[in-house]
Amino acid sequence: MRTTVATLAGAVLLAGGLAACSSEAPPSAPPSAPAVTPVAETDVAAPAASGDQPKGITYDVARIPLGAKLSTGSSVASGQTTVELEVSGLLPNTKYGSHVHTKPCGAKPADSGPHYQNTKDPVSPSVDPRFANAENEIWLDFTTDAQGAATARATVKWEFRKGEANAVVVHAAHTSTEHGKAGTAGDRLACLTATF
Ligand SMILES: [Cu+2]
Repeated sequence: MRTTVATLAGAVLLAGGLAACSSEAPPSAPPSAPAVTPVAETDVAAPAASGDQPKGITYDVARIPLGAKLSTGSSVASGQTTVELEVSGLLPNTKYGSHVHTKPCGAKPADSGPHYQNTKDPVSPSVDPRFANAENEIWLDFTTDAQGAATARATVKWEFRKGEANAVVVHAAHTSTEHGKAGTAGDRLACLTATF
């Protein structure tokens, strides 16, 4: 009888242990990294002389080599938007800035227009930190690893207005936050057309 009770208790403990294990999230999906839906992914090319532009463009092959890969994705959950940018084939151990811009990429770096803003700054260019900040825009600054790869992620408390966010631009420096320079990040080195 004693043996039976002990065996039963052991079986209950074992079952409880198994149930606890199976309800745990797999270690490959930390809660801080929500899954994003792919929006655009491409290897960058030089701008076309005329006609349709490639989806990913490098304007500076010394700092964003031809064939470097840019991919972006986004997700929306309870009014919050997460945007992710993954890069590879860039310079190793290098700081870059990045943001979501309003227009698709074009032959010229300026073609992607200003940063997408949730609350639009009535003044243009927007360099006022009350509007040009990481809560009102999507900032995806990153520093590459020794292989020239990086992942950046931003989460904001709003959703894109349809049709108004159309590119991710990679800049030459991390983004400034000081008055009069807020939101600026140096030259536009590359651009990925992405319809959010
Ligand atoms: Cu930008």
